[in-house]
Amino acid sequence: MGYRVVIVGATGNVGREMLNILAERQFPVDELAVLASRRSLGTEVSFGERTLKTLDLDTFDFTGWDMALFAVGSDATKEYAPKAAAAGCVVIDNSSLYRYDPDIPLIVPEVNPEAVHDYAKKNIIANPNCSTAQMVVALKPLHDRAKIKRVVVSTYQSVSGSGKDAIDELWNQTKGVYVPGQEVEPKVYTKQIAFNVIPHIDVFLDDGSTKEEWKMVAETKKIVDKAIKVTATCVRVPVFVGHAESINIEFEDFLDEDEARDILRESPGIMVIDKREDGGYVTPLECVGDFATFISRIRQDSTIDNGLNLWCVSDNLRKGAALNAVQIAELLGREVLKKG
Ligand code: 11C
Repeated sequence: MGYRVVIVGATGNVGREMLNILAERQFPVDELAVLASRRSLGTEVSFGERTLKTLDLDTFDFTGWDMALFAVGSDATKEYAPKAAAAGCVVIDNSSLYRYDPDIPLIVPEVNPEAVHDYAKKNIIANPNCSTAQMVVALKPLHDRAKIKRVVVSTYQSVSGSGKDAIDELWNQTKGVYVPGQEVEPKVYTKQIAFNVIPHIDVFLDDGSTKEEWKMVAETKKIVDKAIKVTATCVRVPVFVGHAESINIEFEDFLDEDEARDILRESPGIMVIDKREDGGYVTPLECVGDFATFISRIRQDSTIDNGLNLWCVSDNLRKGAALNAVQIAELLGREVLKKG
């Protein structure tokens, strides 16, 4: 016996990845409904060998469905997630709408799986921001060993984090640089992204940081430990898929780089590729389509007593979104619904 599963936003980048990952991981699906907004209605999507027609989100009745994986923006989530939750269908939401609600668990299954039992307060579970998800997978096992005091992170985030239009913008702008008359003005981004980097993701806040940077701070505290201080600089780079992060960590206790490497090697969801030689590290191109969070360049930070540096790369559409949502669905099935 399996689950009756709904994908909301099935035609988007993340919705399609959710379908791929459910099929790849052989999630026990009894019945699957793929929903889209009126604009994309009738669009077909693939699920394993099958082709499914999208149904109308506006008129869908969530009664009798076990779980709904939402991959739509905050506005649509606000309208439809409460309806699904009220109908008894557990919502696993990829938007930022509910992440900071104290009554809604924010889960990365490798880090805080126990939080799944809090789902029933609102029948909703939140999925973190992509740049947070991969970072906390790396931080948690190190925190358990040596207690993290402070994290300084700089991100190198791919354009797929901003959706399909951003992927097109990078592609067309890159071509346009070489073809006179076909130059493409920035629309999704504030400046040209092709052959450039932009230190601005999401809106600016009063303190001069951006919302993306704030999310990394608030979400790390909620998922790992509220005592950890985080400061972030989030940067968009001309890469299609895969976010990279340079992470500097200060611990309470000393942690040797070799021990850190061994701990990370043994930790769930992590692949350590850390040879101190040309090419002995992972870049975004190599992480695409993979489930793992890759860690490279693990080394002592000799400028402080208990410091380490590392490089962290993951597929932002997978661990940063669809994979984490499916892992939450697996966790919910295993620990709570127990049907599969
Ligand atoms: C980006 N991290 O790369 C964003 C995308 O809060 O779920 C995901 C935004 C979010 O632009």
